[in-house]
Amino acid sequence: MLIRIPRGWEIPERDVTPEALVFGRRGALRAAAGLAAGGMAGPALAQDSPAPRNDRYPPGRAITAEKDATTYNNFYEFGTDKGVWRPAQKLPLRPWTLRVEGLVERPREFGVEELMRAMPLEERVYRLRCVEAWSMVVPWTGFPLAALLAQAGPKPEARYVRFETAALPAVMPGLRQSWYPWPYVEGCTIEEGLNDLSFLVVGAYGKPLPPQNGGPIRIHQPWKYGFKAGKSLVRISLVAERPKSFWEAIQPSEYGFWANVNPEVSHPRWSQATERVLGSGERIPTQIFNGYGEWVAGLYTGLQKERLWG
Ligand SMILES: Nc1nc2c(c(=O)[nH]1)N[C@H]1C(S)=C(S)[C@@H](COP(=O)(O)O)O[C@H]1N2
Ligand SMILES: [Mo]
Repeated sequence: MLIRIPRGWEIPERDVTPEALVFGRRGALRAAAGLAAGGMAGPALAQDSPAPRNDRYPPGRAITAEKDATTYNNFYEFGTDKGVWRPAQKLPLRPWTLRVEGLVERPREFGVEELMRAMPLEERVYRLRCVEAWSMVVPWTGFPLAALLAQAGPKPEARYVRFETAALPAVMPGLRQSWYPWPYVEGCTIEEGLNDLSFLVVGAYGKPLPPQNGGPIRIHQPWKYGFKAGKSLVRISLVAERPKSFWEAIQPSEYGFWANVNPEVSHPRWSQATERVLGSGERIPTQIFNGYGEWVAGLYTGLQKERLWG
């Protein structure tokens, strides 16, 4: 299979909003105000200094308006329509713990505040390409998954990373749809997880990550379709066997394990050649590996027989 590797993008500085630089006191105040308006106690932010922007992975497009990225979401635990941001406000973001376990030397439970204090927070402007053919560009705050895995110490037998997200029946009406294989599980190989692009996200637009986008902590691997980006994580396990993911369990003919973005491989029910830009509605060509091939194509050499796309 021919893999086209795009050149890294150039982005004029002016296309990147300067607004989201501070993820600290000011962000916390704004967030607390916003959450209070939504009827919830605001989470205390442990981080008092701005998270520096990492410009290594330029997004090549303008940042999506915050309002669009936070009011058009997929989060099936709260319902199947795009307006799940409303019911998602009921998700209690504190206290929140993330367990790192399985084939690791040091299994541990981390409080999310502790992670925000201890991990090297930075801001990255990443694209997200949903398998439904819409896309957005968001300034996320977070830290590389590799930094957390290094703390846990993967054992040599560990081959895959399994992500499990919260299942809280009291606040998640979607869980009553018992034909879905809850909890939402996703996974990747350990090599993919250690790639610097694999990012654990705790903030967006310089504020704590809102529940509808997967607060307080979610994974994002921008070269894969958005469904790989498990929201509101409670458990990361290192395992020997390939995890069976939520969408794969529902419809294996449509959603695979690898799910790398490829415009040339159609979804069985629609083309993946182009994508609708959230907000503007413009249609643009989709890029192989969502444009991140320069950094990830090498992960897949020798795997040409695998169903790497979609
Ligand atoms: N727990 C959970 N995580 C999830 C989903 C979900 O339904 N539940 N949907 C996925 C899909 S299909 C997409 S496209 C992205 C959307 O992320 P966003 O709402 O921040 O844009 O979240 C992913 N993570
Ligand atoms: Mo998606």
